[in-house]
Amino acid sequence: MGPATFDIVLGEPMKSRIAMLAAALLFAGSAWAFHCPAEMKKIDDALAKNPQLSAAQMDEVKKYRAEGEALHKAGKHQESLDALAKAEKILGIPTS
Ligand SMILES: [Cu+2]
Repeated sequence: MGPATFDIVLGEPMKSRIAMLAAALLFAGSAWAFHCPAEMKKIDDALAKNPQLSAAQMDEVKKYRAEGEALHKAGKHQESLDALAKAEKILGIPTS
């Protein structure tokens, strides 16, 4: 049992763990990336139904909607979702 065998015994599972972790992170990243547009669509759909909002609430919704889109494009998906959630709260959309 030389150093090469040792590497196969201990090295490979570690390598596949790292590969799995990388895949999981990548998946999580793209899951966030697809989540924001889904939330934006919910907001747009709600806005299309002429929601009963005051002018001030409407301004807030549009502000957070724009903020969410900008943050999403900047790759800041969690911040984007936070901003979009504020708009959804005003619109009375159940947040997931
Ligand atoms: Cu995003």
